[in-house]
Amino acid sequence: MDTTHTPPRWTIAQIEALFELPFNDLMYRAQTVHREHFDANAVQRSTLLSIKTGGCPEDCGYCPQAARYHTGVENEDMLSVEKVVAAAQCAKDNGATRFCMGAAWRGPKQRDLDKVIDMITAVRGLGMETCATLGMLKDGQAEQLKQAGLNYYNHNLDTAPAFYGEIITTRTQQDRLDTLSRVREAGLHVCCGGIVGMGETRQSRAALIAQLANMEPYPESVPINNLVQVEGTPLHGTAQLDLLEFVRTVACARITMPRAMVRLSAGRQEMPEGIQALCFLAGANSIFYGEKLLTTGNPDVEKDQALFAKLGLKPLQC
Ligand code: SAM
Ligand code: DTB
Ligand code: SF4
Repeated sequence: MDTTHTPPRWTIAQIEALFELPFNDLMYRAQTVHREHFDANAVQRSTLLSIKTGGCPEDCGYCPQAARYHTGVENEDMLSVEKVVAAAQCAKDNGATRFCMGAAWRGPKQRDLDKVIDMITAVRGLGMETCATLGMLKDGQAEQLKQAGLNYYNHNLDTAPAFYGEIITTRTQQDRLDTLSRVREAGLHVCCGGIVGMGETRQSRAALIAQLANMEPYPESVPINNLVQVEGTPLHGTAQLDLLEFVRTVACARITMPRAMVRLSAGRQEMPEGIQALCFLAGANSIFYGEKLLTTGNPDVEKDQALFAKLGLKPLQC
């Protein structure tokens, strides 16, 4: 993928104007952009695995893995390389092309990173693409991951700058941008998106999309998560986002980041198939695939295979 182009700059007002379009017009624009750059009937599948669950010191208000919230998620040891490879093989057998390893850390210590590097090497050995989401990276850590053969690093902006402080206080958005720069400079592909349905305004959703679209270059992969509300987290009980507004968010991501893989991410289990179909029409061309995200549920493989068959979707090999 060409990552050297300079994306057009999008103002928040321009993206708000996209959000305001009549739904059919927005879908038409998103689908038109999508067809200019991708096969409209192909969707890439990534499988997630939590390689280190729970006990996280951060205070992200949405997250069941933060030690300070009582969500029933226990602080577990890091998985063995053997367990990770077995899960990756299973994901590959089911048709996933990318394997994403997530850890509930503020950031990895060197001994953690050494073990993750063994996992990356082993999963690459299966012929899969790899992604890792390990929290903030210090100087030199992204280079080590690149050296090990990692393809993507996921680190989300999560929400608009103006709303960010309502959700997380233990790290700033600038911390996140610094990690993203390290990832980019190390030559890794950037996977960066956010969460909606956290009580933010439409303007905040537009501001998040603007921030992503104005990165130079914008991320190769953009996960759009709908908040999965977990009991015990501060955001449990937030008013649910109208799912058509979620579809609009996907469409705005597609229009403003035409070459990115836009991933319909967390929250899919709670979405009727019709809404998922609208997300694909709006330009989503990637999903998390497999019955679990990190700690919460995702549709069963059989259900997704049936949905693909029903919609005439084929797997995308990238
Ligand atoms: N600890 C690392 C970090 O925060 O960078 C990596 C794992 S963290 C769980 C990865 C991302 O998952 C978060 O940035 C957030 O966007 C998403 N996420 C976590 N909990 C979620 C939830 N309940 N609903 C939707 N997305 C969620
Ligand atoms: C992303 O944007 N969404 C994924 C992945 N990147 C790591 C994580 C979703 C987590 C949902 C809550 C859970 O399962 O714990
Ligand atoms: Fe920790 Fe990541 Fe969850 Fe935040 S999102 S509490 S950093 S695991």
